[in-house]
Amino acid sequence: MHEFEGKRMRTQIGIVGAGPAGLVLALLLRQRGIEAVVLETRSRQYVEQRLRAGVLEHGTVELLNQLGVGDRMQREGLQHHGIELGFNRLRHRIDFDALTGKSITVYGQHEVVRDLIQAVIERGIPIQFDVGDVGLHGIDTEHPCISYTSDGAAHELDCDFVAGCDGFHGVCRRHVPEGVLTVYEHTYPFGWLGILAQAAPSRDELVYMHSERGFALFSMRSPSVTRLYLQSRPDEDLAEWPNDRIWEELFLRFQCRDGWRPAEGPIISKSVTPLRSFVVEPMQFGRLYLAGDAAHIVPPTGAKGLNLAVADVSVLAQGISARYGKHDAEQLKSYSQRCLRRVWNAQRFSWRMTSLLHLFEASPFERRRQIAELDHVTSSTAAAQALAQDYVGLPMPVAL
Ligand code: RFL
Ligand code: PHB
Repeated sequence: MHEFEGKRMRTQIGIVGAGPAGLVLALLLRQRGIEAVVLETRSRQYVEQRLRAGVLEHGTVELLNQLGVGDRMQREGLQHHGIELGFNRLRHRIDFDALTGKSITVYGQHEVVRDLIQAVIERGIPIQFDVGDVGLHGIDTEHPCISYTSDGAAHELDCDFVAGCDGFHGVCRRHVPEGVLTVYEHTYPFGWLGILAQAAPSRDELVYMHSERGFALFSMRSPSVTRLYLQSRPDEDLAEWPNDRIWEELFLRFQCRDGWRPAEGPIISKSVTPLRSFVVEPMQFGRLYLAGDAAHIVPPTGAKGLNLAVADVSVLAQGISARYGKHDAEQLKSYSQRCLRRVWNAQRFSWRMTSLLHLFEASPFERRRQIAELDHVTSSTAAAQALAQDYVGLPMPVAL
């Protein structure tokens, strides 16, 4: 073991990252009587305000309720029974209720994170924000350890297992020795310019719009806040996008024969996200288990990222619990394999939604084919049902 002079602590599971994956894992483990410590580099305020996802699958909602953190989501979340797909200036509804009997909930990821942090603190699970220099040691031994600094002092956390829930840019994945992980990656030639506007949503459901100027998405966060996205360059410079230009472009892309358009209001946030697909295999090395964005990224068009993160940690919590409770190590051994099946299914769907709706530098043949695909999915009940089933998501994994 390496030399260390600072403060030393011990727990069963060391969780790196307080995003949805890390926080849900901490609560699932607590429910099963397993100790964990959560370490996060950012401040509590930062993670509670970071704008990200908006769509929760039915299974994610059920899991949050079952964890006892769903009260505010039940009150303030917006239950949606379908989405609209638009092209050729017409919108077509995909009716989730009729096609799947399920719904989705629109509730901001930062609200989910706020509710999770409050529960973690109330339940006395140790969580440390603003930590620095996080490093992993001995992950291929029986005694892994996480080193970090907090308030200028060095600390070490000894644990039985490490959960790498530190997102795409985190450090955990980088601690796996070269040659162990295979990376599967696809970068799209575009990004999403996203805004949040203080404006009552002018429609009850999300609108995914294909247009000859590029893709646009209409979403929402609350009865008074609209969330909108525009397909952009991956490195789009926000300085070139004054508010007037954003609205003008949104109105052009959403232009529909019935005259509908998003309601305008003061813009309270602007950002650009490049789109990528990314998977590492396996999602585990020694006693390090990668979960959520640390192991995979999907383009946001399928609204799957947060839901996948939650599914990963439910498999992980089941495996860890079987390992301690029943001395059954088999479930934990199959962690990566069990998660990857769902991950690749989500990659397939997210890639499909992305290619269906975005403007590519395509040949005239490809463009015609894309419109035919949109026509098919909105006019064939079987095709619409397949899309609806993918969108509402698979049930959460159950213990083996
Ligand atoms: P997160 O949320 O990135 O959390 C990781 C946490 O780890 C911290 N961290 C560290 N902590 C300790 N030590 C270190 N060295 C650390 N390095 C980093 C970070 O500060 C952070 O707090 O990953 P997690 O938990 O895996 O959750 C994944 C989701 O955040 C992500 O998949 C979704 O936001 C993706 N996504 C969507 N997912 C959906 O399910 N539905 C959607 O509608 C949806 N829309 C979206 C999205 C993501 C978007 N962006 C901005 C990428 C829309 C957008 C625009
Ligand atoms: C969002 O509301 O932020 C959102 C909704 C649907 C998506 C992606 C993002 O596919």
